[in-house]
Amino acid sequence: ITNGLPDPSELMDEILAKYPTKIAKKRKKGMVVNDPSEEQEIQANIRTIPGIITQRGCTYAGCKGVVLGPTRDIINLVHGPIGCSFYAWLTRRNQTRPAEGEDNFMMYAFSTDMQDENIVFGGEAKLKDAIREAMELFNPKAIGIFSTCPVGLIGDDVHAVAREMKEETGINIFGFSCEGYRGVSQSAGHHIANNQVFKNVVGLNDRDRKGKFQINLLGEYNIGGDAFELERLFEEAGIELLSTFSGNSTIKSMEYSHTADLNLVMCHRSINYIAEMMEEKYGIPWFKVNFISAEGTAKSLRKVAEFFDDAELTAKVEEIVAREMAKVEAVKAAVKPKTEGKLAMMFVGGSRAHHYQDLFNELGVTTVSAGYEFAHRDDYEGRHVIPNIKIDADSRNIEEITVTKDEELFRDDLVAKKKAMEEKGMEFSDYVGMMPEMKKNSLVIDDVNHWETEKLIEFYKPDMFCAGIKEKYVVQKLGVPLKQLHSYDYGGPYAGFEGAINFYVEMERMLGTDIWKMVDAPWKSEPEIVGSFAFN
Ligand code: CFN
Ligand code: HCA
Repeated sequence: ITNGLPDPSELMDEILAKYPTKIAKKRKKGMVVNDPSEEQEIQANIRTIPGIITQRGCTYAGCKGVVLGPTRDIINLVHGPIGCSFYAWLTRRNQTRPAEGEDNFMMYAFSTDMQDENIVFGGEAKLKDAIREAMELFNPKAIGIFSTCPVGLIGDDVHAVAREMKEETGINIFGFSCEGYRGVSQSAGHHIANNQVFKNVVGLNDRDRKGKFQINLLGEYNIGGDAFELERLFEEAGIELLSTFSGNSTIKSMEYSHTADLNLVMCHRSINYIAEMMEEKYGIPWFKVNFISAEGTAKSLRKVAEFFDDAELTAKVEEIVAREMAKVEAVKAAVKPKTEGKLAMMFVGGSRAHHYQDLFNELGVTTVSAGYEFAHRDDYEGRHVIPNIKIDADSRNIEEITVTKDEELFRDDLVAKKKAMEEKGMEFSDYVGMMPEMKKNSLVIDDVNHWETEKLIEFYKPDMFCAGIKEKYVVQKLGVPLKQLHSYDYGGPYAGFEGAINFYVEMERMLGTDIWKMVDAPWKSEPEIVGSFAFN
């Protein structure tokens, strides 16, 4: 590794050789031997090959579980068979802290419990009854209806039901056509959720200014308490956090989120649509931040201070950074001898496989291979820039610039934008994305599957594999510890300064033991498992 990463081209060929020609051709486009000095392209956000064991989830998961799931005072009612609710019931570990007496429905699983009969004769009447029952039992401020696959197949109109019931109950009710099959992954669900939240919630209520600096935090879902740590930092800095989309959030806070001066975007993949719509409709500028890693947190806080251009805020941020970094550095120095030089791989979602590389870098751990489950090309190739915007807090006089960044936006546009900005004397900074920041020869793979995972482990012999629950035990049986970067394996928070410290200590434990190498995969000696029924 000190001489650079090994060229994985042969590994790639070996992986692809196993596939039928057509499939191999398709998979090859989703693999890149990284070279940050080149402008490389990767294929992403396309349909998974049927039959391949993918890590991906569905559109319903991205809409109901991811974007709306962490908001505590809305009833998220799933219209569908009970399994879709059951398997999404608190598994994401998004936390919340209701104030005394405030609604919190997050521990419930609300479902219409669709049966065969509803599939045959339609489920709209049952959905209406479920809404009436929810009103009677919980008296919520809002209800979201989430469609699962059968709803789209039989043609129940959740939007018509929502309109009718909104009228009947007098509360805010809106539907999501987020049937699982609607997109190629969770990503379509994010988009659907963003559109409906923007249309039905954002801007419903105004609120008088309470702070000098008002922001929203987008794409932070409070997994393992991440948002609590960030709230602590904003509060101390004197930055008023109006709403988070959607960790530790309320529907009410989203209603006045349009009164913010600035949107910070943490997970760009899941929420960039709201950031852009708010910018277009309300003129709220936004930029990407990364609060995963201590350095990233310091940089992000400084970026906010720079944006507001206020001496007092800048001084406060510097004071916080200095104090927190001293604590971080002490733990890092103690941990690093056990972690330095180790190798990691991460295949997660649509942003963490990138963000967590910064945290590993702080421990001297190199990411040899990484990829997203469902991110788009811009998340890999890094087409978005953090614009150097200045805002006048009273007049909202924004000194221009955004770059639209979606999968349609290609590099040429970016290059043109860069030129235009530079001509105006503006800084084109932070060319962020996974690939430009990874080492030469690291192997970037989109929508990695089980076969590829096994080959990668064989080739790289990593010290740490980061993924989710479906991958965890297979990888560990191969003798490699797996850290879940979705649920944090019951740990966390890992965001912010305190989060970085938690992660360092966790990595010291996981990387500092040889126990994993002693694991012998059971299928090596017993390739076939013979089962028998426990009852007669
Ligand atoms: S919390 Fe986020 S950070 S929202 Fe997204 S892309 Fe998922 S649920 Mo799992 S952990 Fe993961 Fe990201 Fe954004 Fe989480 S990396 S897959 S849809 N994700
Ligand atoms: C989802 C949610 C998930 C799954 C995590 C995992 C999460 O995609 O529906 O596979 O371990 O973070 O809870 O991404």
